[in-house]
Amino acid sequence: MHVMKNLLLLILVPILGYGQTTHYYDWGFNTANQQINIQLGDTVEWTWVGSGSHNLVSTSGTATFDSGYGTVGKKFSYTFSSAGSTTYVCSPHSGNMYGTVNVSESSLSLNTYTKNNHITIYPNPTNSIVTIQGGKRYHIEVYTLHGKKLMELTGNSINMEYLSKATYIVKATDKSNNEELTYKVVKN
Ligand SMILES: [Cu+2]
Repeated sequence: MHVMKNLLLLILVPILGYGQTTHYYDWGFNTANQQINIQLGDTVEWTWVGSGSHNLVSTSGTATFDSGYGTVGKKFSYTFSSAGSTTYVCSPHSGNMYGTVNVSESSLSLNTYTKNNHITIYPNPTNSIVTIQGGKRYHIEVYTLHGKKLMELTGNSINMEYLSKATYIVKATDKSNNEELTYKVVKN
């Protein structure tokens, strides 16, 4: 059982990283009103350029970070796990070193799950495995309500045992039949 659990964790870790992007920006005396637009789950990496000693500290918004001070060549990265905006400054140079990161939810349309599917998924709520009725093989993706993709697989059943207790969106597609099913599944 322990071996199984460890194997699953090894499989889940790379899947959790799927589709995330790192955005690279400079940070120096010329960085006034930096505007960075990213998607949920993305990482921003700043590199210190030019002269002087600077930090990079969040001042308001959804994320909280503090790079500490550094000089040219220092790097600081942060992964944004909540949607919304965060402002930041260099504390001693807040008049000309400041910016905003805007984090938007992924392009997955969260409204599609309200579509009335004739094919059911069961049991729902679930504490481990859910199955899509009919025994067909689908391309299946599991998302959080924020649109972050957690799992991707082929088949008609999903083991959700290792996901936290929450509501998820399950998207099942069968391209050959032009069929797309979307469900809201509660894990408890
Ligand atoms: Cu500075």
